[in-house]
Amino acid sequence: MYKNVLLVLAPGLTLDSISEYGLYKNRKYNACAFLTLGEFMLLRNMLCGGFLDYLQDAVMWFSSGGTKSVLHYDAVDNINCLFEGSKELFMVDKKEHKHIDIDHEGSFSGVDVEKVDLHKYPGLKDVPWYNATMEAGDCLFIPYKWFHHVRSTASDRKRNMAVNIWFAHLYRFDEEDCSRRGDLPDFEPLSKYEFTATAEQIRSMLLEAFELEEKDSISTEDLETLSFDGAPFEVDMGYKLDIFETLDINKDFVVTVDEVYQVPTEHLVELFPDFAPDGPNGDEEDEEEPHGHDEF
Ligand SMILES: [Ca+2]
Repeated sequence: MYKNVLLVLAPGLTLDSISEYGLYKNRKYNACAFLTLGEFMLLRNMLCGGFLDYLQDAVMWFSSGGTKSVLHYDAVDNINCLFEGSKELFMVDKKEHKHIDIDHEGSFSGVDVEKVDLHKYPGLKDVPWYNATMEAGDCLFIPYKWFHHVRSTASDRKRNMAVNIWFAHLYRFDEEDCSRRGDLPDFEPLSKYEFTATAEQIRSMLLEAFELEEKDSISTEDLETLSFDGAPFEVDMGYKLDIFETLDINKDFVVTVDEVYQVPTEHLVELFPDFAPDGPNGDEEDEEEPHGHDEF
């Protein structure tokens, strides 16, 4: 067993980041991921309400323990299920963002999580935080944009293994979808579903940019101050107007939450053709610090 090596299995990724350990060389491992998806289950709470259209990625994390992540957030919701070993999480509500200095690209903080420099990161002194300890058999929901840092410990069998699912943030739970589907099984294999949430993540970004969580509609006057965090390019005023026009389906110069939901996914992708799904931010290993941030 390799000490403290984290093996990450996910559809479409390569193993470049751990090739230095001599485990694999630039190998794609889709076949392995397909096996994985057939063997792992989507829990009942995700089987209706809209989540099935929002699935973005499923990842298996496998190590011999002793791994830790940086303090970071993901722009997607996350359910992590632990099969072996234990995990300890430090989590901070997204509304406390003023306390957390995200000073690295990829939504993570450069703070040394084991030796916190309170001169450099003074906000961490006062930030309210939650602690969660996961044991094998536990699943934990990590809300999108919540800051978190994870450390993993091996079981007696010297293993730590977890699978997580990222899905775009669902602003509205579709109760009718649940009524339509009727009785649901306790779980379904992940291989049954497609991970195609890119367009839904664009929708999620737009809802957030328009602050439609707090209000029902926006007008063109509101556009000036909006910023599009997560957009693959700088969104200038001209492009904001283009976006507005696409979303204003009934052309009454107001964009409502309903309209953002009605816009077909292909139009969303046309607006942001280079939009890359927000994956394991701060989770991939960094060459400078190979054991630094290697978890979700
Ligand atoms: Ca409208």
